[in-house]
Amino acid sequence: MRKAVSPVFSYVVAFIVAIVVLSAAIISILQFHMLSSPSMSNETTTTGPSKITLPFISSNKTVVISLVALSSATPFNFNGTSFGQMTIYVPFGDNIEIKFTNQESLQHNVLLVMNDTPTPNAADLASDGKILLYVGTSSSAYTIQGISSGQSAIGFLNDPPQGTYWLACGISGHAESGMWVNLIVSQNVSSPYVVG
Ligand SMILES: [Cu+2]
Repeated sequence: MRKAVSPVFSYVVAFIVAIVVLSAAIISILQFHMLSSPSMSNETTTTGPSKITLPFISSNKTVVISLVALSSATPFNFNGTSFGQMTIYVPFGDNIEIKFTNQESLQHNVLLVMNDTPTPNAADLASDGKILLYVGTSSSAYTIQGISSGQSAIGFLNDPPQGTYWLACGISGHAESGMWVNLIVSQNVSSPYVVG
């Protein structure tokens, strides 16, 4: 003959099981909400490209732009960036001084090109716009000649017109391989800065 289980004992066991199951469900729901809470992503407003102020010499109204072809990145970089990742903003009316250092093993130069295509598409940058400045090279040799590893060069341009430009290496194929930076001259820019 089977031993009868007390109904009170059955109710107590059922009640305890219900409490345990309910607690587990509540804990998992709370954990899910903590992990997927939108308040966490709303706090990340400081990420993304940083905006850095550029040096400005007020006595001669000159924005100083320092570019380095780093040996630690792709051979076709300026300051470790490629393919227009960096954009420089210059107020209209300011002059531009470009300081270029080559740490890379290949020869490189810097041209300021008033571009009429969004990205360099030709081996010769003169096909994609108007070259206004040659740094570390000359107007006749820029497709083949730059400065060697460890060398520096400086270029200066008075009051460039408003527009969109590249700072790009003029040696054949280097800009197409990513060696270019965007530069914008505009009356809407109040002080010089770089993003990227
Ligand atoms: Cu180059």
